Amino acid sequence: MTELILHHYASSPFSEKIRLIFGFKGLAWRSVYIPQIMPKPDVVALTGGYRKTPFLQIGADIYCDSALMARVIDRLHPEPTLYPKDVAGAAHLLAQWADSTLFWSVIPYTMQPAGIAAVFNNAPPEAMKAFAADRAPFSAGMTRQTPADATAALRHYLGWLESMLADGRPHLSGIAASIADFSVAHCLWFVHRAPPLVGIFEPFPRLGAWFERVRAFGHGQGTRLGSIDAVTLAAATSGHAPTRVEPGLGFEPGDAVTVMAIDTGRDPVAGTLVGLNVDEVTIERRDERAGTVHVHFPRIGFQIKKEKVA
Ligand SMILES: N[C@@H](CCC(=O)N[C@@H](CS)C(=O)NCC(=O)O)C(=O)O
Repeated sequence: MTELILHHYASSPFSEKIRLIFGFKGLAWRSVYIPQIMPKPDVVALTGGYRKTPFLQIGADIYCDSALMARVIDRLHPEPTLYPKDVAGAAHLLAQWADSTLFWSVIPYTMQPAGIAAVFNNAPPEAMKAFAADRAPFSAGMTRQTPADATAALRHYLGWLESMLADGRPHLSGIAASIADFSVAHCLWFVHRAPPLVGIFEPFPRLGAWFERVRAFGHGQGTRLGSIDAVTLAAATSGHAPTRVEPGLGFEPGDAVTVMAIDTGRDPVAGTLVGLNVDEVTIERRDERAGTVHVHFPRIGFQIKKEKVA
């Protein structure tokens, strides 16, 4: 069972990263729309509490975080690769920078008043209030850039990216596209959702042409699947992707653990450790509706804690 099921919503930048990767690889996939704000009962049935968007389901295996999802998609569909051999290190570093630093300038830049009106497309004030109330605990503890801080930072960052393209290369890492292109593109895509704010791109024509090239990959062929059907599909699937707990990494197979993102959306997911290496951690959990699911997280950016035995 290798059907790729993306749980996402239209306006989510990290979902756009994965949709563009599907386009780059020419893949068919199933598309499950999930709510933008809590509660998300069908999400939680599958993930055990991880509430971020997107996540990838393959049968009864659930992959959280777009960095891991990209690696899993690349493993299953290696051509064309997201990690060209000669540039893989630099591509990973640039992608990680874009998914964190660039992203957290793009969000406050785009969510200034002129951008909010465009992004929310004149949604009723109650919907905007509910969104703000949902996101406050999601990013609690983070010092958010002001629009002025974010504008200054973004101007710098766009200039850096423009200079990477100065030698005429078509993609950020060189001739071939790489994970770096998709991590940067989803950030710029979010700014494009706010037409009054796109003037910031004007001084950067190479970047503009690059963005159109990446956007032209499209989204592959997505066909809709209901979220309840996705939960039922997990419950009906027997077996999981093989995993193993490697020795020497601080945990034993069968340990009761929680796994939690360390930046935003820090909801711990509890389960039994069934896989661990320096790339990935996997826990098994049982859900009344979804059955026995394996939930996978990247090792980087997540904290694993042993549950205290009473
Ligand atoms: N590191 C995560 C970040 C995901 C993320 O922050 N997604 C945003 C939407 S693009 C989110 O989860 N927002 C809250 C929500 O959708 O509930 C990834 O790469 O997938």
